[in-house]
Amino acid sequence: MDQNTIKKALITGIAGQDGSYLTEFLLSKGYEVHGIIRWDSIFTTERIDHLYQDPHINGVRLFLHYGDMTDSGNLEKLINQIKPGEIYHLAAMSHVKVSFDMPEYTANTDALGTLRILEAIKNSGSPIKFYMAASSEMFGTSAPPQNETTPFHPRSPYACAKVFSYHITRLYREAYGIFAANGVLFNHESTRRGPTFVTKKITRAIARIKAGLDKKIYLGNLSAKRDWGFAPEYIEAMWRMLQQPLPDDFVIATGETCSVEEFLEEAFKYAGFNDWKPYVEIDKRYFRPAEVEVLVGDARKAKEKFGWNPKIKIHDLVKIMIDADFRALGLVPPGEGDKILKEKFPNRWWKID
Ligand code: F7E
Repeated sequence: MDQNTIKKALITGIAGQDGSYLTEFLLSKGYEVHGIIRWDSIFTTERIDHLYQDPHINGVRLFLHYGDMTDSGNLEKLINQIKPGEIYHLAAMSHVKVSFDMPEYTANTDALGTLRILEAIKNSGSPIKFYMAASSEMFGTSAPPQNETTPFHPRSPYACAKVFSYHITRLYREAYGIFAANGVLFNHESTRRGPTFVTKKITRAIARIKAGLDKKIYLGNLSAKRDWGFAPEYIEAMWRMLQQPLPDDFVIATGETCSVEEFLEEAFKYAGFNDWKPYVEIDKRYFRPAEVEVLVGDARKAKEKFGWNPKIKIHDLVKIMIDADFRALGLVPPGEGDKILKEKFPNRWWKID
């Protein structure tokens, strides 16, 4: 492919869980990938370090740029310089509990950040396709199962900001004809999930307890239920949305739900413990001022429109995550997770951690 025909994508939030998988996926499809990272005095690109090469080397297809969702001039300049065909907008302050502590910052990055990118796309006059990372958190207290027609009832500053982003994305599609799609993704986890999200917090703690590094794990509300899927499969859905003939919004979920307590029980059991209770304490600080109790997604539209059908459900996910956390500490993993990955994804495009 020559320089004029190569597909170019720009990813905001490239250093996050989803950004790292999406980078691997797009590189495997032949794209040139540009990513925006926030400046920090230390490197925060651990998840994409295995993909990064010195840009002076010939044929490199991954480029990183400093930027920030609060800096419209910077975003506009990057979009005009890079001229991407597709933008995947994943950057956000994505921790629901933290959004209660930093509501104004959350609104600025997560809500206005989206508007800044859409304005830059509109002003560029280029036919850029836009993917917006919406969230099942927007449904809040709406009764499950939730799909594309379910009303929103956000229960956190994070969810309120995502509702704004969802609607402004639709508005720019309708008002200016921009190819803009909302992916309403339910919780999706992986070995690269940040350690303050509950699944990773649990699997990492179990490995640490096993290795004798910790004695307990401190958690909040164990009764909340989530529809937990496997991040690499959700990344493929993002890409599919931008390859559709027309822009649209899609729910992406497994259709199965389980409580934090069930996840705990299952993870401890798989790791070889008889009972989780001696290792878990409830700490009020992890409760949220308002909680989303039950999320169960109905992703039939994505299945019908582009054949999306997740292979990994919660039982497999627990095994995949525990195996990686054991390995990270030099423990021998139970191994079923690794087997599942090899069997279910013979054409896997991502690196196993
Ligand atoms: O919490 C409960 C907590 O922080 C899940 C983000 O990616 O998915 C994620 O949001 C549940 C909640 O994820 C602890 O109260 C109990 O009910 O892992 P989480 P989340 O809030 O569902 C959506 C789709 C997003 O868009 C978000 O960006 O677990 N929980 N104890 C706890 N949660 C945490 N974090 N820590 C605990 O100790």
